[in-house]
Amino acid sequence: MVTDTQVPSSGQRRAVLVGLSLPGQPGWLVEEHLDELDELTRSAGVEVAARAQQQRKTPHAGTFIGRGKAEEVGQAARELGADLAIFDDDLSASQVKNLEEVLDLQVMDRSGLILEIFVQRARTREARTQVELARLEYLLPRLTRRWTHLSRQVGGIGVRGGEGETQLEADRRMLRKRIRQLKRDLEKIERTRQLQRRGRRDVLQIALAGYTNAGKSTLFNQLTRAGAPVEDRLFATLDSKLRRGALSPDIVAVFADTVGFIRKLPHHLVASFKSTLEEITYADLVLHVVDRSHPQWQDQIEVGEAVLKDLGVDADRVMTLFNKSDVVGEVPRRTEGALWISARRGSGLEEMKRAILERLQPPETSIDSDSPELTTDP
Ligand SMILES: Nc1nc2c(ncn2[C@@H]2O[C@H](COP(=O)(O)OP(=O)(O)OP(=O)(O)O)[C@@H](O)[C@H]2O)c(=O)[nH]1
Ligand SMILES: [Mg+2]
Repeated sequence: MVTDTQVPSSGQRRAVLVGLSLPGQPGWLVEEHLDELDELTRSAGVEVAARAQQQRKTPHAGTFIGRGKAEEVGQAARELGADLAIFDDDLSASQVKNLEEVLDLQVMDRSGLILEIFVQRARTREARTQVELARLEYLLPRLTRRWTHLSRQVGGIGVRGGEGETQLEADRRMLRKRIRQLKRDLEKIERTRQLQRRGRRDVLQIALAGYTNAGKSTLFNQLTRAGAPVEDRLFATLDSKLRRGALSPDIVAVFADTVGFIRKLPHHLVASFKSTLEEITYADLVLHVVDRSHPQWQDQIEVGEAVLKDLGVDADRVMTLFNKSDVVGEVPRRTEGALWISARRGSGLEEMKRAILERLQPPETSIDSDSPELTTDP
């Protein structure tokens, strides 16, 4: 729910979504990306009033889209009662400033929107600290007088409009101070996590990773009977949860449910979620959960693989799971290095556990220990 006092009394914010089609980025692809931006926007509790798309050779340096197009979007937005324009690509601080003037609306980019969602969702102290740090670092170069936020969970920092540069400067100073404090807090949290991880050294560590909404928490619940919240919306999980589950009657592992990935994950977020994401980095095996029923599943796999690579996870430590087999009408089986499962129905999970055990404890290879060692004759 949006609780910002600066929100009109009806309480419901409305946005226009804007995408840019550049050479090599055809209109249909931009449209698909706008579908995801649409989902993100609704996940943030904001209504979508309309979409706009422009084709250009390069982004406009000053206003990202052309000035004429911007004026057109601004007018349409106001007619539709929208008070916010959300761009699917990252905007520079000056582009935001210029666009806010031309559009006469609050302007946000994709990263800013994702950060807003994270702010709304963060629950544990660790997640709140990580999110607040990411958000303030993102915000610092972008503060404008028109800046307002969708929710009020950021450490009591309110940036008031219309009070001139001096106020902005004071706000910036306050942000810098808060950022330093948050970094110190995070270091402490990270040390605790490292200690806890050391304590679990002797148990198998299996991390569930993958695109947001792929079904990680659903699978986690099946494996551990944990009752982690499952929702059909983006970024339901922000905190990595750890819980024991059995792989066989006598082999237990610690499973980690983790925050989902998304195309163009803001780098501030990745940086401040470092300690959470390390559950993936240090796992013995990573289960890469893919929503195989999603029209863009192939892109989502690529995003997942790229993030895993950034986290330093080699492909040989990853097992790919094609989830939601029930929607696609598939039976549990292996295909192209992946395993089909349905986390919701619980099908394919026994096969999956067997495959995990095979991977982690390869059957004794039958090398005859009595055979003479190979020697090279002098
Ligand atoms: N049909 C079907 N739906 C599934 C399956 N697994 C998960 N879902 C649904 O997919 C949605 C997302 O599931 P989650 O488990 O919350 O996904 P997640 O990967 O944890 O998502 P985030 O925490 O947002 O990153 C929910 O509506 C689930 O019920 C499945 O095997 N089949
Ligand atoms: Mg989840």
